[in-house]
Amino acid sequence: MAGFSKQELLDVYYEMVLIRRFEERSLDLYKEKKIGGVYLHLYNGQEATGVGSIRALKPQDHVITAYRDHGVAISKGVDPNRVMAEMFGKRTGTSGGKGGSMHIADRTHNFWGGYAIVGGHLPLAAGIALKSKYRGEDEVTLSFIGDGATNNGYFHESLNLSAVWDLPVIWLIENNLYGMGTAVEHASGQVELHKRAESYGMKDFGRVDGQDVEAVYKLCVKARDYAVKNGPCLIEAMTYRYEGHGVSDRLFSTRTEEMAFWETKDPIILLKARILETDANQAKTLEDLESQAEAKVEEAVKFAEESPAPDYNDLIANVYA
Ligand SMILES: Cc1ncc(C[n+]2csc(CCOP(=O)(O)OP(=O)(O)O)c2C)c(N)n1
Ligand SMILES: [Mg+2]
Repeated sequence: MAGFSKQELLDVYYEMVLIRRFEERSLDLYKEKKIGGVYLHLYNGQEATGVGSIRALKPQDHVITAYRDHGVAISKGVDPNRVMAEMFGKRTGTSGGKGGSMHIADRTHNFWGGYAIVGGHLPLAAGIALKSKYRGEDEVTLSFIGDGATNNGYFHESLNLSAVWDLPVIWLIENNLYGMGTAVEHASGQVELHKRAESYGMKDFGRVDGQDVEAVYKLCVKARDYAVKNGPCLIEAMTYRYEGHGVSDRLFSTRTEEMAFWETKDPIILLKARILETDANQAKTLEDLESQAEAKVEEAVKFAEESPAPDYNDLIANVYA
């Protein structure tokens, strides 16, 4: 199948740089205590998996993920200003400032969050897909899954039920080699996580290089087409995060050799090299896109800083108990 056009390659480059800069800036803001909370889970390194897979979707399709959600939200079209404002705990944030980093959600973009309980969003993904199937709509749900989440009960129940009911879900495992500090081989008997598909009787689309945005895109186009016609399928994207599990993960910085290897597979650098290989004249365009991404992030920070905090009425709004 066809890959990205010349323009799409530039659009994808911009989006991945925007996410990387957004995350780098968020880390600084966390250290400055402008972003609160115990955790901040960054997406640096995993951009190609999020951007490539979401590009393969149609606007009416649904996306849901865990707590490593900023980049996924931005890729699904959620306004970076509102994502940043949410992390600042401001009223203009996607959840009115009440959710924070792990709970970005925006129904207007069919982006359903943002969940802190490992695997807790997987039954919700199945539920969204059940709605699409029940109403006969041309929609799929793309559910991101951490490698660590493949070992809890939600994973089993959700994947099994999706297969029993032929639900239109793409289950996309982001295998970044670790669940917090635990390596996949210490947590999973079967380390090729995509092979779990077999036990649920669902289509196994295998492993994909999660650092290659075009490879992820192409496979997910096939997966979307399959899921909408036939039911669920499973993909395992091999990727890596360039930061610790969360901001307070100190162990991570000891993995210097592994990091050096994965830095040679930086999805942004790889895409840049690819673009320049086919057209060296694009160097200036790429630089401009990088500046635009930085400006967009600064705009988001300014928006968040200048936004009002929630007041008492916001505090008691949407509370059902
Ligand atoms: C049910 C549950 N158990 C444990 C935790 C603590 N916890 C938070 S993140 C995490 C690791 C998950 O790793 P993975 O699914 O691979 O996602 P990644 O952080 O690598 O994106 C754990 C065990 C939790 N939030 N929820
Ligand atoms: Mg993981």
